[in-house]
Amino acid sequence: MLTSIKKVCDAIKKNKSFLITAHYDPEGDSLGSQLAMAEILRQLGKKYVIVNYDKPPARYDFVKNIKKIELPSQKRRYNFDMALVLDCPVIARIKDVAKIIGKKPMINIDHHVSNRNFADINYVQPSASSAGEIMYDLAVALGCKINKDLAAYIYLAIIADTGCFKYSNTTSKTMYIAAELLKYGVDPKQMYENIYESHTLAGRKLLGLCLETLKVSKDGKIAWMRLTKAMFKKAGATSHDSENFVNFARFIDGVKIAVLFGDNTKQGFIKVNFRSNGKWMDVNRIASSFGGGGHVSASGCLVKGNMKSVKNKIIKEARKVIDGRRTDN
Ligand SMILES: [Mn+2]
Repeated sequence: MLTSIKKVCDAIKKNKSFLITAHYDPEGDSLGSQLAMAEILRQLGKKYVIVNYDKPPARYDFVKNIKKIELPSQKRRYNFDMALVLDCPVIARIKDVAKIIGKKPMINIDHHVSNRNFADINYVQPSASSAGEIMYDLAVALGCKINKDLAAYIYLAIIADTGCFKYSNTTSKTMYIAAELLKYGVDPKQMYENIYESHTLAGRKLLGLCLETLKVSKDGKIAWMRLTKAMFKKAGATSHDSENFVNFARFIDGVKIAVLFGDNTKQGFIKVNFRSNGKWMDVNRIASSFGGGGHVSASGCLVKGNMKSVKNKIIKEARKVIDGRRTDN
C-alpha cells in the first residue's frame, strides 16, 4: 500500500524529538533536505539533531546552519523518539548512523526509484526531482511557513539533483516550487555559482587527467572514463573534486550511456557511476544488477575486481540496455 504524506505528518506531529540523517558522502540534495527538515521541526516546536556519517564538503560552507550537521559521536548520548532518513535508497547508505538509531522507529523519505522500503514508514516518491521537493510538500502539509532559510535549503536541494533544472527529472511541479521559493529571497545566480561554478584548481587538474582517458564505443553510444588514485595524487585533489565528472562523457553528441570507473573508493573494488541520455536508457537497471542503484538516468554501484575486468563487465551490460532500447527513443 502506498504511504500517504498524511501518515508521515501524523508521525511527526505525534513525536517530540528526532534524529535527522541522510546518505554518506553528502551533496546538495541530502544537505539541503536535512536542513529543510530541521527548519520544519523547529517551526513545529520539536527537538532535533542532525547526524551524518561524513562531514559536509567545504563547498557547502556558504549554507546557513551547515555546521549544525554533526558527525556520529561515541561519547554522546542521543535522545530522540524517531529517526528521519532522507535521500537514502538503502539503510546501508547511512553507515554508522544506523547504530545510533538502533531499534527506534524510522521514517524513510526518498525519491530514488531503487528504494528498498527499509523503515517503519516509507514515503518514496520517484517522480520527485529531489528529496528537497518532498520537503516542500511536507512543509506545506504540516502548515509550516516558507521563510528565507527554508526556501534556500529546498532550492539548493532541487538545483543539486536537477543539474539546475536541466535533467529529465525536472517537472512543472519542480519549476512551480522553485518559482515559489524565489519569492522568499533566494538568489539563483549566487546559488548556481556556489554549486556549479565553485571548483578547486586541483579539481580542474584532475578533470584534465580524467578526460584524457575518455573512450567511446564504435557506434558512439557508450562513453567511459577512468579515475585512479594516482590521478588524485598527481592533481592533489580529493574525492569531492570529482563530483559531476561523469557528465563530461555524457555531453558528447550521440552518447546514450556514460560511465565513470574509479578505483579510489574501496580497495579491491571499482566505483561505477552512470549517466544516461534518453528516456529508455535505464542505468538504474545496470547499477541494481551489481548491488547498487539510483535513478533511471543517474545511478552507481561498487563492483569487486580490477579496472579492466569491471569495465568489461559493465560495458557489456550497458550494451544490452542500448540494444534493448525502444525504437521511439
Ligand atoms: Mn537526491
